[in-house]
Amino acid sequence: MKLMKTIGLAMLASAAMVMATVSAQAAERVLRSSDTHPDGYPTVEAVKQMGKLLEEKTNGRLGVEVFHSAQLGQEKDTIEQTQFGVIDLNRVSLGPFNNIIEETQVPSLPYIFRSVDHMHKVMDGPIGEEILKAFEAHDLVGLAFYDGGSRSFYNSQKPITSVDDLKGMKFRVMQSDMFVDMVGALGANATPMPYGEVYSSIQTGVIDGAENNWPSYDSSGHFEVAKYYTLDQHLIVPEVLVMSKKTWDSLSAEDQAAVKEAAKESVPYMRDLWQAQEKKSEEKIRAAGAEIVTDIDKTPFIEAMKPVYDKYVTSDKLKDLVKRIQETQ
Ligand code: GTR
Repeated sequence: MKLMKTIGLAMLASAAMVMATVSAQAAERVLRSSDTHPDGYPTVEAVKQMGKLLEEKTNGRLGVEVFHSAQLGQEKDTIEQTQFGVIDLNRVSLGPFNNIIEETQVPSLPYIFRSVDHMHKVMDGPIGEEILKAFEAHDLVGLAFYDGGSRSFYNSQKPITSVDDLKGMKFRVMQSDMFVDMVGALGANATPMPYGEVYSSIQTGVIDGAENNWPSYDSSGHFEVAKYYTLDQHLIVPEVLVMSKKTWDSLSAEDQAAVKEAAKESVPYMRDLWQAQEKKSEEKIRAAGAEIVTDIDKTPFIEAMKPVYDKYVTSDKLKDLVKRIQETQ
């Protein structure tokens, strides 16, 4: 009887090893990763790819299962669960970290990056590494940055062609005090709320609109209820993949290195998917009849952001980060 059991287990183990290359569920230890986006979205696919690479690098010791579509909760809650070690990995925008990790405010500042290329130069270099390190004091390990394109305002009421048009309107922002002030500086009112509540809040008129990039505006369906999109591109906020420090501490040094490598190697994969998705989403949204304002003078928007910089960039550490980002060519 005992022998039968042992043979059975051995067979199961070898079956698991064969499966390991095919499916994350077959890895000896499957790390749970959260994402608010639906299956197929570039961030979800990038973390799946990271998991595949991790399985290869660890010979099946570690794999990743992505719980997409906010199955594990909205971003603010999943961040807490990741800090507690209930969730192993989390792919989130830097925005919801702003109130917790001061350094994440800097790449989340409106108009801090001149372009996506500028953002890549900064986040792929020593400044990016410094910001990733800052997560450790908060029970998290920063692994890699992904793309989040640029975010612009959309609403259900009217085309916005100037800062003046925003006056008195109500926009949802991510749960970050800095974004509340950013919208306030433009003369509009901000309501911080979880992503999952935005669609119905626009539909019922609780808010006039929100702000996001093309792929999120598309996959969330927000374009169906808020068809005026103005490309003011006030934010180029990177997204980040983090690991729970508890999970990290449970891994051998070799497996920790494999996690870091797999995460970094998933970045170019993500960027390719992202570029393709931005185009696809833009085409779909235009075809659906959304009204896109592209011809917009950004200077008054940029100038209006000065109070946000004055309020948030106060410590020497943040001032220095801002200066070095602005100096990065
Ligand atoms: C998306 C981002 C998500 C989430 C969302 C939001 O662009 O990828 O992580 O932050 O925006 O606005 O809440």
